[in-house]
Amino acid sequence: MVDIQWYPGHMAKTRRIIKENLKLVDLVLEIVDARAPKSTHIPDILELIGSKRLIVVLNKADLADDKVTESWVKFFSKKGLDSLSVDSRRKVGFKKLDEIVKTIPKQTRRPLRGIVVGVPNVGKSSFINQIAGKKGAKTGNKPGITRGKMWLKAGDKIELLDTPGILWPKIEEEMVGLKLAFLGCIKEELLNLEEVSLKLIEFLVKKYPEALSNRYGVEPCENSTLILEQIAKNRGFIIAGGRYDTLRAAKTLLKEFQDGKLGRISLEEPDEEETQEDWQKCKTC
Ligand SMILES: Nc1nc2c(ncn2[C@@H]2O[C@H](COP(=O)(O)OP(=O)(O)OP(=O)(O)O)[C@@H](O)[C@H]2O)c(=O)[nH]1
Ligand SMILES: [Mg+2]
Repeated sequence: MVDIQWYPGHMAKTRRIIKENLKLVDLVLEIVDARAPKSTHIPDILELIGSKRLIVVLNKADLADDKVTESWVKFFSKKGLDSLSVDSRRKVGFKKLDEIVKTIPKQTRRPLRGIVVGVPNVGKSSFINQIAGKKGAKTGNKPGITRGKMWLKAGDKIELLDTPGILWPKIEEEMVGLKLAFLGCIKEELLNLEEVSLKLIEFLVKKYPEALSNRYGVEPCENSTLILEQIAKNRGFIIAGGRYDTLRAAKTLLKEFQDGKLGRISLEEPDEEETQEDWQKCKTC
């Protein structure tokens, strides 16, 4: 189905950038999407960063279900990991970062240095720009915007290194791949957008049926194809021969979901039974 099997050269290059710059930094900020903090987390992050201090930033919290995000922050705290939830568009939630950063011992008089890592499109550059108070790093609503490394000074307290998004060679768990696709972390060209949108519809019918009916005036049911056709019909997406343009409907649904137009939606909740080891284990590569 959504068989995403790829590993372009620049992904390996980014891992190299991270490894090479680790010796220069005091902390690592891993940006994840608050709507799916597990699926958008780099499975081998701890292996990659060795003994460096990790802070998990649940970004795009404005698009996730608040209660679920809160339970994620508690989950991380129980696992002994620092985390905070933020909205990097409106600079909400950043105070907690100052509190966490204050607990990190400084070795020298220079500002603290952090490296910002994460999968594509989770908001790494937007997060840094908010801290730096300027639009220093280029951002955009598709994966692959940041191409190389870039240091940004944020006041005299901290310097952050922006890095391009990384994924892993093979995404084995179908749901992980799908969530990454729903959230726009995987280049569209690599996806069958209609199949991905049908899976998103399946999820919404189960968990957030009202999001579909409110936005598209469709009756949630088990037939996802029918719902996609109804979305096309209601939006007037018709192609030659009077057939519904389901590809256009799929693209619209995915884009509107990614932009939060269907409301605040979380794709996954923490599994309380999971140990920190499970969390860190490289389940998907
Ligand atoms: N609603 C919302 N949108 C956000 C937030 N942070 C970033 N975005 C949007 O998400 C998209 C991706 O942001 P970027 O900062 O370019 O993401 P990135 O992780 O640097 O992406 P790459 O460099 O391509 O890996 C942009 O359209 C941002 O405006 C947030 O907290 N809330
Ligand atoms: Mg970027």
